[in-house]
Amino acid sequence: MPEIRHSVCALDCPDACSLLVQVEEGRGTKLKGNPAHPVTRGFLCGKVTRYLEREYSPDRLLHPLKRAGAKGEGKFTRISWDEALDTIAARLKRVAQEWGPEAVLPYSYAGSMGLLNASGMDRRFFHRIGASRLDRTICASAGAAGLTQTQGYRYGVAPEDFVHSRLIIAWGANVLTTNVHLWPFIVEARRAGAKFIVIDPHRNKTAQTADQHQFINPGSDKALALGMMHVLFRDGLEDADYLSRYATGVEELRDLAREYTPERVAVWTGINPDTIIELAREYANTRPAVIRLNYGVQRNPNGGTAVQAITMLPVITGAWRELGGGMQLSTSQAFTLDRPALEMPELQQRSALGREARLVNMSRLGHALTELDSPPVKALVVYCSNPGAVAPDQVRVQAGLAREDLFTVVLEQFQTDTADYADIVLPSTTFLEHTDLYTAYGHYHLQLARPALPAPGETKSNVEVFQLLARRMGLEDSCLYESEDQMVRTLLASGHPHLEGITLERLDAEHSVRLRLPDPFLPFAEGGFGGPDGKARLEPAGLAYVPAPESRFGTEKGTYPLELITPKAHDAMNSTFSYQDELDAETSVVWLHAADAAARGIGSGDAVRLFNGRGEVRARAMVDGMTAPGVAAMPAVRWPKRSENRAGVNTLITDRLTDLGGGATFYSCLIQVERCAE
Ligand SMILES: Nc1nc2c(c(=O)[nH]1)N[C@H]1C(S)=C(S)[C@@H](COP(=O)(O)OP(=O)(O)OC[C@H]3O[C@@H](n4cnc5c(=O)[nH]c(N)nc54)[C@H](O)[C@@H]3O)O[C@H]1N2
Ligand SMILES: Nc1nc2c(c(=O)[nH]1)N[C@H]1C(S)=C(S)[C@@H](COP(=O)(O)OP(=O)(O)OC[C@H]3O[C@@H](n4cnc5c(=O)[nH]c(N)nc54)[C@H](O)[C@@H]3O)O[C@H]1N2
Ligand code: SF4
Ligand SMILES: [Mo]
Repeated sequence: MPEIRHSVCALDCPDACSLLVQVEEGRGTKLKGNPAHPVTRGFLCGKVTRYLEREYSPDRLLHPLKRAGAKGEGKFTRISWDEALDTIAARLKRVAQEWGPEAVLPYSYAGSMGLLNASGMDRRFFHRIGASRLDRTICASAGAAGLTQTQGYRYGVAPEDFVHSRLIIAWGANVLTTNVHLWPFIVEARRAGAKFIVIDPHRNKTAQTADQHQFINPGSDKALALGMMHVLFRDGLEDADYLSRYATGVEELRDLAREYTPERVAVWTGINPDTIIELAREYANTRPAVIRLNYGVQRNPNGGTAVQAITMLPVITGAWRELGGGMQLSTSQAFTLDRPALEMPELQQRSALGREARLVNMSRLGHALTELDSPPVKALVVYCSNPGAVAPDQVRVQAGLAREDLFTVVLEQFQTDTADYADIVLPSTTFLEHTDLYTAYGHYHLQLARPALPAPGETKSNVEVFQLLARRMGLEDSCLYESEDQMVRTLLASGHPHLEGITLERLDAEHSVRLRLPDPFLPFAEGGFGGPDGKARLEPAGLAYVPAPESRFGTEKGTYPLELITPKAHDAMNSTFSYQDELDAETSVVWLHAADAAARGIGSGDAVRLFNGRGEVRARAMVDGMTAPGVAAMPAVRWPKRSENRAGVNTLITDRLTDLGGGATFYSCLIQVERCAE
């Protein structure tokens, strides 16, 4: 009889699915979505349905390796864990002695969302040695800053409550691809009569199913939000009572919005003035109305304030009053775990540095590796991320990784581009093989996973690796050797009411527990925002719309007239699955508008080169109405090493940062496209 074990999908996805793993004779034979979980509801996305192929892939890294060829060449020989750990410990010590501990840079993101493995023992280890701190900005920091600026808290409408909505706007949110467990709730709402509108420069899978898809020029969402506000205030569609009780800065915002006439906004957004008026009226008059905002909106220089402005809309109309009304960008802040007690930043005081270490922005890794001094980065330790593929300014990232004097350690499951540049590669467990605790950014259920499958070969979890390294470096602090269970207990002990009654024992028994939130959860129905007296902040400082230089309305247009966005590929998880041939095909196409293609003599299927001042990328053209004129889209993220000249799409992307939150601006990029030889 097959045994069924519980797990949690650790991938960087708002859904954080509850998994059932079918195990026969110690081997996983099937993965299913847990039917008892209120958001997973018995199904998984396509990529994780097939995750056991990854689990048992012949390409899985199973042993520690040391570099045997040039950096980037990908030649390695097998070594023992002892040799690997001794080499790393000795080198980190030497770097710290010669250059100061800040010459060590950890680099990680959300390859796993597990708290212990991605932001637990690793943080303690690096804090204790005084390494540089990493500002983790590559995905969501602009949106988080914008959202927090207006709302104060990163809460949103629960996915289960979307069924009550009668107008759902997916704004820069490709729900069917990146957040598929929201979809059944949207379907249910639509059956009950809800209208579904998509605002997106790309006619993605979600847009194709919408009642209305509105193309918008990349990076112009703040202008659209201001244009909608213009109409709301002009036509008296604001909820004056809600605003007077629960918001500050209303009059200044009203003044600013007055300047954003639909005619003016139409020029930037490419949306007809009548459509803007209709959208604003429909949004105010249909109740409950919910905006599913996602991170596509904030990957441009106006991204943080775009989110800030969009977040003001449900405050202005009082949409938060009703169940199924309001907005969802993230639910993450409701998980009020004791993160400082897990990460222990105070350990920095006990390091050789003796103070808080410098902060290095991960979205500017190329700069950090090639230009940073006092001290320069001399040792890089990468885990849960593949910056050689996913980081902007790829040419400089590669140049940095290729530095002979840089010592690079990569903890990985697969031989990524980044691993190709490593001096030492350490084989990592997958989420099916280690213990971890999971929050979510698209629902309110906290989950614990225990190993469902044995760790193959000599793979180890990040928690164990950082403990082993601490031991080799002679660090004696007991917190570096704490058990996983103790770390979970520490996280749960924040004393916050949302965690009341949630214990390790209960998580072990139930696997998934809903946070203790009021039921129904109407987070801002009566204020409760983060501003003074629980008010939302509508002060418009910094909200005026100025097109980014790298946009079609900016100053850099000319030689590079097309605006490129690189949104998520349907079967991908950033670069995690990009060793697969099918995915390689899916991520090497570029969608062009028919007029742009015709003007360049390009037809569907032609080989093309995409280029700008930073470099050149090859792709295959698809000409099929998927983008507005002037906009090109290339799904991300291909492994650069599978491309011509190792030039992945991020070769084209600048390391300019967003206006708030210091985020990466992946979806703000001007290029030219030409046909080229096969
Ligand atoms: N299948 C799949 N799922 C994923 C991922 C994946 O790689 N593949 N990645 C995961 C990660 S890391 C994240 S952060 C989430 C992200 O989830 P989403 O934010 O939903 O995904 P994106 O593709 O980044 O952007 C969403 C949409 O925004 C559009 N967009 C781009 N620029 C603009 C703009 O300026 N304005 C507007 N209105 N729309 C714009 C894109 O065309 C895209 O359709 O998805 C997660 N889930
Ligand atoms: N052009 C372009 N670039 C982008 C984006 C885009 O849309 N367009 N999206 C951006 C966004 S939103 C994000 S979030 C980033 C994502 O960038 P990354 O965080 O680098 O995500 P992945 O590319 O999925 O790589 C994660 C790696 O972690 C490894 N991993 C998984 N679990 C574990 C573990 O438990 N231990 C260890 N040691 N390793 C593990 C996986 O094998 C995988 O290689 O990419 C960004 N880059
Ligand atoms: S990637 Fe997202 S949708 Fe797919 S199984 Fe994981 S959490 Fe669920
Ligand atoms: Mo992301």
